[in-house]
Amino acid sequence: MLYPQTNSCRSVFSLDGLWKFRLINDGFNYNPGDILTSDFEWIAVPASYNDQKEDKAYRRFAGESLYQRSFTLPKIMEAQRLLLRFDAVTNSARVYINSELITTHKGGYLPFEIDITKKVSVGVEFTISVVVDNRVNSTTLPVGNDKLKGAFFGSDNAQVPSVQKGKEYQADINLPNFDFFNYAGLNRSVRIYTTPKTGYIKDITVVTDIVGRDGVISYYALCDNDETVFATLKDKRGSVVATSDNGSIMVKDAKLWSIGKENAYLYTLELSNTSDFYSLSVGIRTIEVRGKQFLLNNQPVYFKGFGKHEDSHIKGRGFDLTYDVKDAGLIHWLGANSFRTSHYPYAEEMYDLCDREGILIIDETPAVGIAAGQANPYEVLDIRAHHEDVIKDMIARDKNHPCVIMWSMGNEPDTESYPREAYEYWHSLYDYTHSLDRQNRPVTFVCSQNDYTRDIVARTMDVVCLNRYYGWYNLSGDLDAAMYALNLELDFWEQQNKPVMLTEYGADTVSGMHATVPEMFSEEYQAQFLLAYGEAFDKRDFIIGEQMWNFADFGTIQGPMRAGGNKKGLFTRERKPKLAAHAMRHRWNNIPDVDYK
Ligand code: E8X
Repeated sequence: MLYPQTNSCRSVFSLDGLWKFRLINDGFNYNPGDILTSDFEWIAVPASYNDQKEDKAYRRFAGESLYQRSFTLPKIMEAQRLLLRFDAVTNSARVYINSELITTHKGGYLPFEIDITKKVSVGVEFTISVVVDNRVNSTTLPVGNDKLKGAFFGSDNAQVPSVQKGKEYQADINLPNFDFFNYAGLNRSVRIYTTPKTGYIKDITVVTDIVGRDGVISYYALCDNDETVFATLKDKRGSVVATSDNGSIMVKDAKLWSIGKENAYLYTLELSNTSDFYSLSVGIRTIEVRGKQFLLNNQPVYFKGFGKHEDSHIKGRGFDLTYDVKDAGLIHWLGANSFRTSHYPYAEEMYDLCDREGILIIDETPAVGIAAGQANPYEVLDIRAHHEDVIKDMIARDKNHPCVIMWSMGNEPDTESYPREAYEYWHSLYDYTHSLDRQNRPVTFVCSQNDYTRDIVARTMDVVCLNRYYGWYNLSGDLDAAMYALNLELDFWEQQNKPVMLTEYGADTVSGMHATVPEMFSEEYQAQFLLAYGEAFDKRDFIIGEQMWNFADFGTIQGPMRAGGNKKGLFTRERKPKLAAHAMRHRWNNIPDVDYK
């Protein structure tokens, strides 16, 4: 799926701004065709709605809400095809133009678009209504718990007096099976963009290779008709390097795309036919997992970084390019080189920035929370088809970014309680993911701390990705015991002959809390915790990277373990460094990006 662009054949109109909004929590009988004249709030787009108002319902409520806005398109757009594109509506959407339902979309973290050429008349005002549903349950990704009778009295919770078990307190709330606030709404940009009416370029796929000192770019362009597509490749300065009309371009003495701002060389590939034009940044690079190494341009990479979140005060999960720029700068400041888009694909602009700045991305689907207590999640959750959809849509969106170097199909599923079923589920998705990516990037999922000898699927992934919390969730506060346990486990992985990376390890840390003898929640404990893990990794050649948890503190649901959110950040939510940020900066600046192991 191509990102909208303005050029000689196409144009983009932003629909971001103030929209009319209301929660549909009072049986309000809405007709999407009517512009609301009363009883609405003005709400900012893009942003989550939850923290924009003081009403507690905005944070607690589970259900539908309505966004509405009217537009008139200029008559000069008459000659073109019109597409309405939502970059992300969380968690699902029904879209109306005037009173006609024009599309529905499930899933909150990937774009969708609708051809509205025949639905609107240029020069005539029309209304777009979006009914957004924030609910998560056993059919959504991320997964939520279906509301059970008596759930609020925690029938499975030992703290509940037996006489209260099974009592009901009915209210609609979300019960996320994941540790980030269920921020909802029009979280990313809304646009109308245009293409020519016929002959438009529908899709482009690019694959690059290196042959000696030269680069080879293969491009596959899909058009509305079968006209030849011409390609022009330009270098950074805008000079033409090569042209082609046969899907293949040879680049003599190619400049490669690699890690770091100075090394992230991008060419511009301009594709055109007699009606349309599209230009794409292309980084020439190869990726391969060979033995126990992860090779970028045939050099072994050592991953330094973290899992992140799209999360900030007031905007919630709302797209904010300023945060992206700030975070990329902090990544460089730390001497880090990579992150995982835990736990959903991020806004496209961030990938574009990482292409330019040479930051590696492990791109993750929203498949988090695939666990069902005692039950078999692969039976009780109805997610398989949707999981395939999000993999397909994520690859369709992100396949051309040089910064995307691995696909993560999901985070911390239960793989130990029903090992066979887990194997069948994840391994068939692994084959499916590989089959969709012409670049054939490595594929993995991220494995929860578990009884690792029972899990039979993590060890079959291209890279084994482990989330580990020795010294935090278990062996709490005892780093010596934690290191003993971690090393026992790493002995096991050493025998699997696979590249392994740590995709989470961390300690909640209250910024400003200090201790001479490091104790949990202090800044000193976090720093020592992370450095102790680092020492263990340095002794093992098969550990190809460390992505600690998390880049910054972030919002979560309320709970006895969360004081104003998850505090495992190297930075606070406002991006102020904790002591550990300085410690990791020192460590990472002394570890080269390639050829470390
Ligand atoms: C945590 C992280 C959470 O924020 C992330 O989304 C997924 C969790 C740890 C699971 N991984 O709680 O900070 C720990 C399993 C316990 C052994």
